[in-house]
Amino acid sequence: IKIKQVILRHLQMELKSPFATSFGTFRNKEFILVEAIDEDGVSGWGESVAFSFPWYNEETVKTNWHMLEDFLLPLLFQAPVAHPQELQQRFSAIRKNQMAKAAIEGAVWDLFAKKRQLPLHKVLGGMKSSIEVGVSIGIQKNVDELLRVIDRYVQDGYRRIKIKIKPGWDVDVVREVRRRFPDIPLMADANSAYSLQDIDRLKALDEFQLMMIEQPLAADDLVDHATLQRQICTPICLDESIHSVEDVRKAIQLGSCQIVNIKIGRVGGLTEAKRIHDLCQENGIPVWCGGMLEAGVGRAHNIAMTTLENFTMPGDTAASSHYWEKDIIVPEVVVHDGTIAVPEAPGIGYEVDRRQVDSYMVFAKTYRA
Ligand code: OSB
Ligand code: MG
Repeated sequence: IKIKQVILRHLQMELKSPFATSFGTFRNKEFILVEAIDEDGVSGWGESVAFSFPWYNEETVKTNWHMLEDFLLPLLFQAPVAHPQELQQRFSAIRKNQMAKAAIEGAVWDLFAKKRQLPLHKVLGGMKSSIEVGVSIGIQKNVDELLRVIDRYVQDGYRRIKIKIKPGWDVDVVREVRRRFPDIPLMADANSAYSLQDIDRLKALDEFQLMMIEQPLAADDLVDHATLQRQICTPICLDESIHSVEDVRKAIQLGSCQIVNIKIGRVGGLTEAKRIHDLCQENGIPVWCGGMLEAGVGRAHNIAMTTLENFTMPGDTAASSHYWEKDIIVPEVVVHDGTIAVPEAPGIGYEVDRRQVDSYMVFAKTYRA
């Protein structure tokens, strides 16, 4: 593949309803959409999952733009790409900045699959024609409201309900949810809101048969999570702490988790995501696909990745209509009975709707080889 041109677009989309986590509330989603165009005029699409604020990790929309413009695109233009897996090596002189790397790598994966006339999931080695999905529900203004929201998604057929927790919105809330929904697959995500000093509170969650607790402790920690896992029964799932296959190797060795949430952006792209999937599979660790409130392009990449065999637990890839009045892809991602039919069209399998993209665009710039 000879990439001749890359267009970076800064988009801003309004969420249908605010999404509250232990670290802050999202109302809008600002992100970079990457279009990579080859010598035949074929376009591949990628989406950066970095937010406007560095509260989930240290990357932002602006740091991603800087990394892409000043470092990653020049490296991409330096030589043709025979396979998207080469990009990891090519970008290796640049430390971290996984979300920026994943955004451009994702565009090249889409382009690569389109050139081969194959859906991305086939190129990745996926096995499924449909995937099971859950939904992530933000912190609500009170428990009654939370129960109403959960009820709606249970009625819709979502295969797993994830609620966000933080100190003061945890044990009592989960108890109420369990009282009302004794049998639903349920989990809680703390987004690093606790420390080992909260061990009694975290142990108190053991009685509610949660599928897992996601990232209870610090975003960069593996050691304390291992200590915690030895003292609670609920399986720990790591999100923020996992940036690479090396992190997963260490987490497994230490016993820091029993489940891994894979986000393509957080680990630097689909190549690393697949390596993490494979290592987890070898070690009997189930994985699932996390979410970053993605628009359609990011959502499509998540669906393709989730077809890999060891994605045995429902992920956070909810329907487009859960987030947006109008998504940027056609068709939009729809969920029937808690499942998404994996698209069979070449590449990411959905068409990017350029009119919608333009309607959300704040700024765009073209870079040429
Ligand atoms: O921790 O998984 C998370 C959203 C923003 C930042 C971090 C997280 C989340 C979610 C929502 O839980 C996932 C989604 O619906 O895309
Ligand atoms: Mg999480």
